[in-house]
Amino acid sequence: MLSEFRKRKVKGLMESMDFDGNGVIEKDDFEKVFQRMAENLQLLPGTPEYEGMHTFILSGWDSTRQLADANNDQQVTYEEFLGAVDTLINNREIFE
Ligand SMILES: [Ca+2]
Ligand SMILES: [Ca+2]
Repeated sequence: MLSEFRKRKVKGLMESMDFDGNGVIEKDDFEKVFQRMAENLQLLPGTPEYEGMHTFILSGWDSTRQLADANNDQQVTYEEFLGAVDTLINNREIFE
């Protein structure tokens, strides 16, 4: 089990990924992060840079979903996120 300290860290991490603040991480959050990034970098839709960045950001969502979306409803809740981190840390301890 994760310590309270780690749980707080995980909550902070999750909140930073939950771009629209609706309490779950979903594809939309990654899309919004991408939109913000594309604006900041002045990437134009249709350019290789824009498409490349989009693919890159969405692959982040794919990894997160595969790792953490236990019930496969395309939303990662805090509990699911916590479970995924717990699993990762436990796995790491097995391999070390
Ligand atoms: Ca969200
Ligand atoms: Ca879920």
